[in-house]
Amino acid sequence: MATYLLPDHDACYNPKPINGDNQIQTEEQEAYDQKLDAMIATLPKNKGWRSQYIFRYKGFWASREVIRGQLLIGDHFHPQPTDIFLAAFMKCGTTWLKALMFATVNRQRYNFSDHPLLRTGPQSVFPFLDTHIFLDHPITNFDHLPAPRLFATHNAHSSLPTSMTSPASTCKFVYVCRDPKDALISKWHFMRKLRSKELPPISFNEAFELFCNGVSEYGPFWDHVLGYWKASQESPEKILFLKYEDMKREPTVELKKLAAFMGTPFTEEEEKKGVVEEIVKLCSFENLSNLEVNKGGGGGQKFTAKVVVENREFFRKGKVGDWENYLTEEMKNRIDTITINRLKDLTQNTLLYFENIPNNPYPPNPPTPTSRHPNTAMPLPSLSRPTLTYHRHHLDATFFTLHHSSTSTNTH
Ligand code: PAP
Repeated sequence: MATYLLPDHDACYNPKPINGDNQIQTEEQEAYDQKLDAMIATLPKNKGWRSQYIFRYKGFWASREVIRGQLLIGDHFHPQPTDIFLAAFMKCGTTWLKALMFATVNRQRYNFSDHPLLRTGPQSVFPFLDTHIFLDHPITNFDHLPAPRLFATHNAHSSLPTSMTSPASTCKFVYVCRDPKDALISKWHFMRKLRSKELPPISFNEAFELFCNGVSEYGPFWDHVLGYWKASQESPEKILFLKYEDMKREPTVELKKLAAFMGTPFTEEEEKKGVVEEIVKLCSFENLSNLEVNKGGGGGQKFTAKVVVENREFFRKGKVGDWENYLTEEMKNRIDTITINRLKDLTQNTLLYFENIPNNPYPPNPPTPTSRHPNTAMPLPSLSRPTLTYHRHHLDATFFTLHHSSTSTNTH
């Protein structure tokens, strides 16, 4: 079992020692557990991917620990107006975004040659709210973190407390989504490693079936994505919606968008000095996955007091389209059909479009690009190069991301 590395830098998250002042007392934990078990006994249950069962709570499937965490977040987490949350369904890019957000927000603080990411890995640089809050001795005070505090969560938008999500809150969210076919493959690989050895393994066919039926931790995948998508449409200044595929294709464009959204836009001088490219390089799959701290044991994400996942488990292939190596034509069509049907719930004008879906009855309209992103006022890439595909993103059809045939910083 890996040692849980404590980052030695002031902007990194440093868990407080067990039995510190900032922890919920044992009696309170017992009260939580009683309340939780009584409530869970009333919930629909199904097969878990890691644990034996998951439960449908407020529309989403979750393990007992995750539901416990949601209750604790609601009761004990105090968001600050400047907080920025990184939200994603499992295996959609949290590790990558953690690195990018931390490196961007703290770029004045650290040299790229001597960066905390190089020593601790992305998992340790900021807290994963869902886990740190439900550890056996929950840590509830994050006041020692400098503003803007950064937190990650896999919880659905509607599973979070209104103190974080209501119109009155000024907290920001960065949401990253990914083609569900790749998220499924990645999740199956990850969860089968975490699955208790006392339980029979989950075959890929079984995982596929469960995923399609929405039954997987934090699922249904589509409802998760749509919750944040709709919220981003209502409050684009508060929720930035990113896609893993766009980030692979044009990381510098997406990073500039991200930096502007977080309130730390790159200056002209920084751009000239190549700071954007430095951060992209530092956080690239190739760089991070080859670091000693992410290759061997020695650091990781502490899920519970008993479960620590080593850093290396968060790096597998880092590619777009690995599903091709796993899904039959029939399986691919089944997921694509679900995606199309779920998109149908939106009007055609808010189409969340995954490329390469054959026979999509809701193809995006032809592009009518403008030069500004509505969230961040970042200029779009030049339109002079050939356009391959495009994604329609916005209600009033004014914003399109164009995909070019050649991009120098493309990493896949
Ligand atoms: P989590 O849900 O457990 O937090 P998350 O980081 O969201 O995991 O997803 C892991 C995926 O991101 C892996 O995808 P794969 O299984 O298809 O390979 C992992 O390889 C990929 N990943 C991790 N770091 C990066 C990175 N820097 N750039 C691109 N992809 C990355």
